[in-house]
Amino acid sequence: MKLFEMALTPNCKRVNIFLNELGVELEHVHVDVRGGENLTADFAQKSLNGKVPTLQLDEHTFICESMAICRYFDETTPSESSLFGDSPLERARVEMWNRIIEWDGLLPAFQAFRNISGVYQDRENCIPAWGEESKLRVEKFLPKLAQQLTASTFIVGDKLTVADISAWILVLFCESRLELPVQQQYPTIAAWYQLLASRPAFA
Ligand SMILES: N[C@@H](CCC(=O)N[C@@H](CS)C(=O)NCC(=O)O)C(=O)O
Repeated sequence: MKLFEMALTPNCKRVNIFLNELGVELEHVHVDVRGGENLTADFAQKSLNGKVPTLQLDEHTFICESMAICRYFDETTPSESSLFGDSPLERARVEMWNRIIEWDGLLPAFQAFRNISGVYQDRENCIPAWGEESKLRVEKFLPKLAQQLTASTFIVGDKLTVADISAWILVLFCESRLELPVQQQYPTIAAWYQLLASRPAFA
């Protein structure tokens, strides 16, 4: 089993934190995404979306998409509690929050970075105005996250779930790539962020 990744990219970090929380160890294969290694015909054979992370299970079986990879390990790793939730209601809440964080937070944040910085201009048309608009959309989403963390220690109830991992990556990305001082602006997010940062899996 191998994980094709570029460890510093946000989706790879998201999967690696998930694997750390479960205590899963596997072989990691570096893919030079910035250099375009993921755009080669060889990588296209492995990864349906042509991106990292991509998991290889055996010679012919590959899984891409971060959440698909996390779900695979959630179901195959014995654990007392699932990071996707333990009851029908909890699973629905985790799914709801995780999707909202992905669609209203991570996606616009990535679009903002890609279009403003032009980091992938070798493979897509970068439109700076779309990047600025996407950044505004992330800024509009953050109060919703802050509000939720006023009501509970974690995003869903009183234990860590995959929704926390996705949101933690969002905050890290906003601060490191979009120059948005999220923790300074939102004390409830800062307290939760530091609580997660103290877990070994997030180190
Ligand atoms: N929806 C995918 C997105 C994966 C993704 O965008 N990966 C980035 C790194 S974080 C990548 O491979 N980018 C290279 C490219 O777009 O060419 C997931 O959740 O895994």
